[in-house]
Amino acid sequence: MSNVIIGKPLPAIPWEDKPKGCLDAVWRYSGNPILDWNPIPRAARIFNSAVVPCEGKFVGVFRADQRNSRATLFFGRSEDALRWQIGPDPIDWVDENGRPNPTSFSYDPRLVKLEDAYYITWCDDMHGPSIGLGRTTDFKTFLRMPNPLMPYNRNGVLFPRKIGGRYLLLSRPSDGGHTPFGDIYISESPDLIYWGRHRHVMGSGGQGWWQGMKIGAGPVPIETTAGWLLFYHGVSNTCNGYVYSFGAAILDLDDPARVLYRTRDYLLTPEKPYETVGFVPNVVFPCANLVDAETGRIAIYYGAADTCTAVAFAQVDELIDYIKNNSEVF
Ligand code: BMA
Repeated sequence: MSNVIIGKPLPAIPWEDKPKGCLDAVWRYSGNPILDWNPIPRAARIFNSAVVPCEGKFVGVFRADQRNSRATLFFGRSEDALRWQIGPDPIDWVDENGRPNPTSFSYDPRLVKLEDAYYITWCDDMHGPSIGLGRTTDFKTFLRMPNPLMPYNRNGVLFPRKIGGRYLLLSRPSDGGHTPFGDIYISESPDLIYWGRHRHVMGSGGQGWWQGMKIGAGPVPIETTAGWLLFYHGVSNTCNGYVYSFGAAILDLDDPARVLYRTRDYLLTPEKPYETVGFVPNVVFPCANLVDAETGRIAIYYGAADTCTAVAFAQVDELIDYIKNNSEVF
């Protein structure tokens, strides 16, 4: 293999070989969706959710829309990262003094192990949508930290390690509604509290209409010998509303504001019934990936139609070759 993942072996991640005859660099799990309508008593739909390995098993922070349609975050555990025990109640955030620090809505979490703690970023309510940041070491106490960026903003994604001595955060400045624009930016911090040196990373547009209206970072970037592999969603506007697909980019290892390659065509677009029919039709929205550095296997977790949680697979070497050979940087 010429392009490899820099990281630990994790042979227990979900995996299925590519179906015979499939020409795509990303393929779906045959057992999709792994979470369907009304998966737990308090949630009508669980989607756009984040998972990580933890002590030989898996844990996750899940976007669960309750029956009042309000988005909240729930914690869950799994032995195999496919069958999840979630809930029963939303995560209770506290402040530095252990006092309740609730938020009125929370959605689209990402979850990353960074040094000695797990950090959650999500779309938080800061008098309108902005990036939330939380920390836990035991998945029992969840500290809600100061919001890293001003409203309005969504799709906050932390890198899994410091680069050049700084923590790095991708985000997508937006409006307070169903934003009809959006590019990916990067911000730096010495301490996860004070953020600055904001820079543009990549914009919507190009040849691919699937990413013509807006784009947003997806899962936590994967460190590879070719650069940071970042799945991102791209949105096109149609006469029937927005359509969410996803592609991937490769960012420079030492300066991830530099885009080396990005997909001209989508890697996955809504095709299956659970992606095209649901609460919001025609959405695939990746928020997490699990990787095995030994085999180069990647399991991508994505929300489908704002209703279900689904999984897709890719093999890092093949995927990076595909991205390099079908790239467009603009
Ligand atoms: C975005 C976010 C996502 C959602 C998508 C499609 O603005 O709200 O949570 O999946 O719209 O509805």
